[in-house]
Amino acid sequence: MRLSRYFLPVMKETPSEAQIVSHRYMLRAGMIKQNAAGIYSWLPLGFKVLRKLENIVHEEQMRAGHIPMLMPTLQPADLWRESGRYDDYGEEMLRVTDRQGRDMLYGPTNEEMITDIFRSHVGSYKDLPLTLYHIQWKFRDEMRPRFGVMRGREFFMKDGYNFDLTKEDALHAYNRHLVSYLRTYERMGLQAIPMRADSGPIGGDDTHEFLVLAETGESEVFYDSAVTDLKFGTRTIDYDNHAACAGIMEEFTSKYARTDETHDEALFNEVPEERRRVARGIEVGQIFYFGTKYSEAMGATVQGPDGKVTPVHMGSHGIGVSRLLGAIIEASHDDKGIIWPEGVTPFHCGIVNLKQGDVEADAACEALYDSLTALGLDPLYDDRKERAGGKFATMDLIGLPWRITVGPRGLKNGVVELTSRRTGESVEMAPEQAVEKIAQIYKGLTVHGI
Ligand code: P5A
Repeated sequence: MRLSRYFLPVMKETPSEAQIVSHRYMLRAGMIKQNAAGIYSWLPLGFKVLRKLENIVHEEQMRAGHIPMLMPTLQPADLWRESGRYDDYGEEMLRVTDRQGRDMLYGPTNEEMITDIFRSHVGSYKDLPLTLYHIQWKFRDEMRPRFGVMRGREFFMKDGYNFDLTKEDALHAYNRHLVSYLRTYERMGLQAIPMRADSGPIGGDDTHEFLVLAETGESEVFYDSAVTDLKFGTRTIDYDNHAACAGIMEEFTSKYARTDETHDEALFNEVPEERRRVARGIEVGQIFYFGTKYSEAMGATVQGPDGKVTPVHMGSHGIGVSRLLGAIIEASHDDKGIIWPEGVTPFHCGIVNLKQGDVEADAACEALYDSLTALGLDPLYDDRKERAGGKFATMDLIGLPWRITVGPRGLKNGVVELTSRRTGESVEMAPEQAVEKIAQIYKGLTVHGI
């Protein structure tokens, strides 16, 4: 993309309404625009990152054997009357009436709708196990929408639902989700720690939240610092293997890590004092096993191998896709702007032309742009007639991890400069070498977005 033809409405001033750094940078980098409290338009740069995160979530869900689909945002109230949640959900549910006078709602989650789909089409254990998911907009009329996309009213969520014959199979689905989530967050450059939590209006006994540690997080968390040493890393796993998934679950959840809702001071005190941590975290996902709560209320049953008809065991599993943008920025920024991890960056690198209009500099930039694009990479070329300082400030603010700087002086010696946004380190090299280096960095990482 050439910046002169893009829509990147960056702001110099710090917007006064933004209290936390991710919200400030998302506004300043022209990623989002607030349309109403907790409701945002995703401007091109924000949309690009949102799509990348969505793609990573899809890849990891499908890798785990979960099946993508799409349900609507508007739901009939009657489904929620069947589960009893229409009244229970309270003020957070946005209720609307259509022209026929029928009660509808903007879905805050989809347990009822997916259970209805399941009961319409599945009747035998032979169709199990089954996990369906979608990535769709949700609406929760939060009392205090704040911090930009972190606590929105309209937000983008991946929500998956497992259907199993037995509790044991459903607990395997729970473990499988935990493993797939660990992989997902690590690919986004994040450490998200599973913590025992409270199930709230979704229900059930078994639930873990995934928390990214950050001072600006809304949840208070208590944990054994040893959990921060755990990494899923590059290991491979057979998602059908119950013992393997249970092993990972055990590894990542046996140390003390809880949110304030389930915190137990006595248990916490058993952690060696030097490893006890009290901090804050951003909840970027949650998994639930709730047994037959919805299947029983809504008649979602299957015939087992013994001919007996029983309600299916279910769980639901969510990732806050739009919230993740905020969480990633909270975890990765400096005083100049965002620093995107390579796995989610909106453009793979920036190209800064120090002297737009100089025949050689323009030609070198065009050549770099073409070579990178031909390799399937997505550079952002700042081809505007602007001062170098302004161009650098924009690149630093929007946070592309790599920048190639091209100027007449360097070109005389046959070199351009490759700069890391994270370390600020610059190295001079031939343009072809810079292309080679960028291609190397993104090898195996490139997720195609918009
Ligand atoms: C699990 C999937 C559920 O709704 N039903 C379907 C279950 N869980 S949850 O924990 O309530 O939400 C899942 C994730 O969505 C994000 N989230 C939000 N993001 C932005 N703004 C909000 N107001 C908001 N509310 C929830 C969180 O990341 C949460 O973990």
